[in-house]
Amino acid sequence: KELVFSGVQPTGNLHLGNYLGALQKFVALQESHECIYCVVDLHSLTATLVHDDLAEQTRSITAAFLASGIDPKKHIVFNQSQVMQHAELAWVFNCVARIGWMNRMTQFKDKAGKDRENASLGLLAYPSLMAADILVYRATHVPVGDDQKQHLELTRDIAQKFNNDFSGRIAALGHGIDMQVGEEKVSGFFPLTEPLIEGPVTRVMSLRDGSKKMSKSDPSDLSRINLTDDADAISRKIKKAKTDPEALPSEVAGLEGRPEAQNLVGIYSALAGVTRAEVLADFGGRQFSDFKPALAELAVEKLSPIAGEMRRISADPAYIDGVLRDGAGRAREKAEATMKMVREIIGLING
Ligand code: AQP
Repeated sequence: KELVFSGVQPTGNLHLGNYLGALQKFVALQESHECIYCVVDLHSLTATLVHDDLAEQTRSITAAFLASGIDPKKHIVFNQSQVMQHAELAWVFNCVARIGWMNRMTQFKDKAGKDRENASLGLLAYPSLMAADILVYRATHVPVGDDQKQHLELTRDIAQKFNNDFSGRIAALGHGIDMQVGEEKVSGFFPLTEPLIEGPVTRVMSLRDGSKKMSKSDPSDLSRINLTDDADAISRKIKKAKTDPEALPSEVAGLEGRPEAQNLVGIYSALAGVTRAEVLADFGGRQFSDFKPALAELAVEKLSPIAGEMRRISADPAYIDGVLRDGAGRAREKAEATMKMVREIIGLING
């Protein structure tokens, strides 16, 4: 059975990249799948251990989930630290995964910088906790931005190694599930999770530099559109967005080698729910001075209602805490069912 899981860290204001790379997909998948969406607060400790506003940030991301249209009654919305089975499985995965696998992760290399010896062990083990988040529900599909692709590949490697290392016990206990690996039908305990990365923009780039991803940690606020920005701020940032001097091409192939144009056309197409070819059919041959106001108007139309709804929901923290508590209760039941089997497979005594 297909099950969707994804998480977002409570590390700052969500931006358009998070919305198009993650939230918009989360909302769409609710129609076709059972979904579990998580605010991964334990992950955020890997960046900065001491947060003055971790609880507030966690509520703000939850409000963004709900304001975007995620239904916490039909699906599950919760924060990671309330379901300790994530941390328990992550420990098991720390013993399955190899240090070399973690050392190769580009996110670790970027975030640890030059002084790797001084990076936290948590930052190195981040992908192991991410694999546990997904596999503690034996989720089959994970909607993410393109930046998370390498971590999803590692999740598959961890699942595969666990399945291989314990294949005899998994079969003897009857805990295996059948799955398709390429041409082959195999049995294993953890599914080999598929990332869902497709769409017109899989990586939204900075508005100031088409070669860098839009990011919460970019020091320039002009580089990103925050979900909480008002109409003025959105229009100003799009007006100031870096572009080249050429007119827009009439065909998608003409975007090649023009990262800023590619980014803005991709954003337009994802927000409007049309293909990039359709955007260029309308705007091909026109200057950015024509295209930017249309993009700003569209962004305001799509994002302003979310910002308004976020403000409304955020005014009631007790309601948000109730949603998280209820979601955590339902998530815990599922996660514990997996962990009971994992403990049996490994040979730990279940309490
Ligand atoms: N620029 C982006 N384009 C598309 N998708 C993106 N995501 C993040 N940035 C982009 C996706 O958003 C989801 C949540 O990501 P996260 O909570 O792990 O946050 P992050 O990736 O740490 O976000 P930032 O803004 O990039 O933070 P910093 O600055 O700390 O690195 C994920 O699905 C991610 O792919």
